[in-house]
Amino acid sequence: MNLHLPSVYKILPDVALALSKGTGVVALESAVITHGLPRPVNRELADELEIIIRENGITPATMALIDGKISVGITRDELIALANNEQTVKVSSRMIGIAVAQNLSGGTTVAATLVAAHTAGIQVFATGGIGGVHRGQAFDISADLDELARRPVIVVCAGAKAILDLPATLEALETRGVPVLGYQTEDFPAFYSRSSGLKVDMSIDSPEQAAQIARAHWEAGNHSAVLVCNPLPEDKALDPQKINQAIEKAISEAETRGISGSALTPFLLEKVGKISKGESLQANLTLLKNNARLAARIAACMAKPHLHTY
Ligand code: PSU
Ligand code: MN
Repeated sequence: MNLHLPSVYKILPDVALALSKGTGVVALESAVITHGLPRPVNRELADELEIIIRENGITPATMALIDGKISVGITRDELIALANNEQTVKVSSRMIGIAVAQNLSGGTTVAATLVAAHTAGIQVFATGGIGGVHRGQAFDISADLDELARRPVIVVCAGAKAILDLPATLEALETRGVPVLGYQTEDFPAFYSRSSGLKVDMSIDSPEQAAQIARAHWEAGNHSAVLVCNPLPEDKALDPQKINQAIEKAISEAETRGISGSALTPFLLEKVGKISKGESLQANLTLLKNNARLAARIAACMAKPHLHTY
């Protein structure tokens, strides 16, 4: 474990303690706070995710860029300031150095969060949905996929965001050597709905199984992430047909307006929210909390506090 982090990093004392004692840490991304959710639910949600993780006996580490420091865990004041700030940058892996050099604050995407989590020695990370290959824009491939290929971290998600080309995204994960596990499901979830019609590599029944598979994956010599897909519960999932109509509308509007690059995902999420009259937002919040809970349970299985009994 590398607790002597490079000077571009800053780590919260309780996160450093949990890492050195091996009691379990879950990393959280912050692009969802700065660019994925509307204010003020973004801050409420960010708070709730940390509370859920703590309730499960695990230390949360919300990752973010704060005044040019890559922050492994942020204070409540920093979290509030980040959530309220409308001028933050969306920090993907390629943007980390640029943000540091300019003393910027911003939300880290799955890609950037993976870089920081791996460097800090955090093995479990919860997010909503990973980025992937955009529909109709086969060249717009999220950097999330390439970081998943080289960061040995368990990533708990509700699949890839439904605004994406899911078959192409699943293929890209296969190419990059990322095992895709389904938590109590055989199906690759479609974020807002429980199934994309595509299959995962294996269905698992328990958090222990996720931990066991990840350990074997890394002990074998792999360096890639392990994706744990956690579908929304039946009663909270949205009707795939209905939500797909909203997504298609949003995509065609993005095309008309010429929206692309890193602005595309936030634009689509917001549009789908408006078209679905908030239904997609509710589902998004529920799945984020659901994933934080499962990630904490997996982190408990990865924790090795017995090494530190006195
Ligand atoms: N999942 C959500 N909301 C989000 C995102 C994921 O529920 O806002 C963010 C994540 O941070 C993810 C990013 O890494 O969108 C992907 O953006 P892009 O497609 O530009 O790589
Ligand atoms: Mn992109």
